[in-house]
Amino acid sequence: PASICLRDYRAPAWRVDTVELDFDLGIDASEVLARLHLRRDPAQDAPLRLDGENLQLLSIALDGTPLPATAYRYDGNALEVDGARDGSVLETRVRLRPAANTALEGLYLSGPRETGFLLTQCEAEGFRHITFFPDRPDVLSRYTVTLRADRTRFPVLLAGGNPDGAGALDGGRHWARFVDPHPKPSYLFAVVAGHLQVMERDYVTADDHAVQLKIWAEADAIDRCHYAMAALERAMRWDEQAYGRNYDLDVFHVVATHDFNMGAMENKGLNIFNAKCLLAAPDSTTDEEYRHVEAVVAHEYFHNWSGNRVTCRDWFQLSLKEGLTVFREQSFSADMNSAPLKRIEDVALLRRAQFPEDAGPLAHPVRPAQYSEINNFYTATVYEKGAELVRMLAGALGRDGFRRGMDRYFERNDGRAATLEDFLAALGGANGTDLTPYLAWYAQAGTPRLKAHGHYDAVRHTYTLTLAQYTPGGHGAEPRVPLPIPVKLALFTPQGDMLPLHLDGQTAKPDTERVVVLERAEQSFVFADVTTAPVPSLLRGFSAPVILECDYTPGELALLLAHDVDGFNRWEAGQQLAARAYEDLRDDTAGAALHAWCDALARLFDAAAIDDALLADLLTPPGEVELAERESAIDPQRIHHLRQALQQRLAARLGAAALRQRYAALAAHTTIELDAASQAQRRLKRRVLELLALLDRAGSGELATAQYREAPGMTDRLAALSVLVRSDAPQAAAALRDYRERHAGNALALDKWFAVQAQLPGERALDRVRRLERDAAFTLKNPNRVQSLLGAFVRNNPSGFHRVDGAGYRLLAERLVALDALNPQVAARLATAFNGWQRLEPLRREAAHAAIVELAGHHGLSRNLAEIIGSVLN
Ligand code: BAL
Ligand code: ZN
Repeated sequence: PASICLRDYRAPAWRVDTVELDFDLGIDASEVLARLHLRRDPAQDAPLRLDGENLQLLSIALDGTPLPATAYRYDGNALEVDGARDGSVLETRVRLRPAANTALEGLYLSGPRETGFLLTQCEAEGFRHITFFPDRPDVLSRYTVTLRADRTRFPVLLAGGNPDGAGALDGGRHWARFVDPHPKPSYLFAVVAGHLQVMERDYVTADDHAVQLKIWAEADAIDRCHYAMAALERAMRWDEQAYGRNYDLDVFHVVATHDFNMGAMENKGLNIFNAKCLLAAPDSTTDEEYRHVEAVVAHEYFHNWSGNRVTCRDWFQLSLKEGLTVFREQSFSADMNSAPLKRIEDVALLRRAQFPEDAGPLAHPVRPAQYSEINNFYTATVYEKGAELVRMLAGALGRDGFRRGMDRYFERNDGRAATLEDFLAALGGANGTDLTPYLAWYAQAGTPRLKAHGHYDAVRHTYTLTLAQYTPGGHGAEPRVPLPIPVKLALFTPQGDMLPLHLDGQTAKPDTERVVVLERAEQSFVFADVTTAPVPSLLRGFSAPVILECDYTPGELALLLAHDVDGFNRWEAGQQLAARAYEDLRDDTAGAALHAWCDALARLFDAAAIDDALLADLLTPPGEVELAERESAIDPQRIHHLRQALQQRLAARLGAAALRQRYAALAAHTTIELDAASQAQRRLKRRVLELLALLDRAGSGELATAQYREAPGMTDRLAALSVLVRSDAPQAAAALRDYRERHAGNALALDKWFAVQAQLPGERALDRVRRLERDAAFTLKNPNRVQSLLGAFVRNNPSGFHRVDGAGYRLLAERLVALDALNPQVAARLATAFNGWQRLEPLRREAAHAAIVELAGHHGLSRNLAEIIGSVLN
């Protein structure tokens, strides 16, 4: 398929200043009448061309006159109309088939046809499935939307904007109108219609605007919206305080659906959420999911400014809204919860999801240069690495400077479709700083390596830190220029104290932590008055998204693990040490790192002075995916076994008796509360039980069974179930049966039942997946269910998926063909599990290659899936 290139960008030849949309809604057929008030760019003479995907055109008129068939051409993708002038009004009527729309893009049905409701998803290019329009984000229009439908079948009618009337119609029908005063791009358009219940709150913004907050869900789910409502209020307040941003409509609607391709969508005034990112209740939601709901609610709300009021000029700028909004959400979540734990979680995600993406054939810059299918670029790179880039900018400007820059960004670009250059110009301009060197970060793919080497001069009492950067080549042929890499650092004495940092020539009172910025390929920084050979703590708080290469000894890492006051770097030292311990096991070498890691953790385990949640994270070595990133010929099953052995060594060092004792102490305080201490206690309890299971399968099986039975909430129940299943305990089958019955009517809880089993380690997983595919509750039509079974299997279960006989690859390829025919977006996302096949060991590599080649040869693949498969094979 043809590529769309950033360098080919042209401003639109035709704009639509206002648009009136009239919907006649029905499950099988809906009709859309669109009236577009057109404005022509006088500098261009291109004909009027509108996007429209497979629309059934019923009528077309220009300036009130029906057009003859000779005056327009429609090829299924674009409508070309003759005779349009500046100021013309184009009117089209089309018919849509919502119930037949399994791609969940455009207007579709969620739930059964008798009781389900209608909704839309437009980002990125769904609006062209609803009506003819210049469906691109730099066309901003004022929308008036009128909905008409049968009142009994569709009692609730919603669209973005402020309500502007509603009433009865003949024949048991009714109507409702919404006017959005804020010009917006078509991707932010949304309507919803059907049977929904509402939860309401009154909210008054900091600038004294009364807003009705309304969360809509189906009757069985409305009681699970309390947490999201409270999270929404917290997010609104936070954005007022942290960024001075207020909400700007009279009503803010949020709707939950079980049928959604993404996590959620920030449509102006009418956010639509995947139920899994909105609904929450103790009996079905884990602590982690609660935090996720809070984060996603905040993320979508924050888009109202970073995305909606200031939108993107084109899809290449996607990270302008996504990276920025992820960063804003991360800051919010850090303020609401534990900041170091949030940072650990985010960096772990970056390493698990983004680093592998950036190291393989799907690597792309945060601002890609080209794409064939934009839906394939809602990636960890655009989102998570994009957020890291904003974090570096925020760090470079400092708290007040960043706020000044953001104020200017919002002021200068309000109501505009902006670019990353606009963003950097506002941030830099408001602070008298040139931030354009950071543009290189947006243009180059690949995770940079930062080499650090320290030299202590015991005579001069100087410490010279030499930093060098390089990015391994391979994927993405763009030229490599040095990137600005901010390195936050501290120096520790061998006793674990921080040294004052006298950077050569600097006269101000020295701090014990500071940031140096590597701007060239290599630079040295000389610290004076260093009285002892120090241990550097580098990239504190993960100050840049790079891979650090530093020749620490195991003892130095153990020192940082014991003493670093930066919670993130303390964890990081533990991760580095664990990875080295893993290599000790793998290479059957001396084991200094293995001993240092186990000893350091044993000391922390016995000390009372550490937060339970941080301890749980410290006791967890890097995951299998991260460990695989360090290998050249990946054998996922061997990695699994080695990681298990590593954890077993740790468990043995801690001792079964100590683990049992700690478990009992934690279990004695079991609660259902969501405060930080209770969450931390559950996190550690789970970790301790997992470690115990490696030493004492029978004993841990009994504890897990009791925990499963008596759990007051989902966090404890699912943790226990997972331990039983993963350790192959004899009690696992009964617990799984019980869970299945207990949660039969709860789709989100049932998703976890599928996911736990899909992650059964090793060869057995494939048969289990096949069996679960035959379960009455499994369907390829529901994205959450697909993710919970197939997604969990191919993405979160490397030792199960990567069978040496290639059966896992063949299963994925077969399912992708079936899934692609229903929902290309979901198929393409699942297909990214093939990323990295080139780095597998030869047998698996060959088997994966054969499965991918066969898939690529399949006729009629969607553009979405074809692009991913094509890239993966490159
Ligand atoms: N804009 C797509 C969903 C999200 O990132 O909020
Ligand atoms: Zn977003």
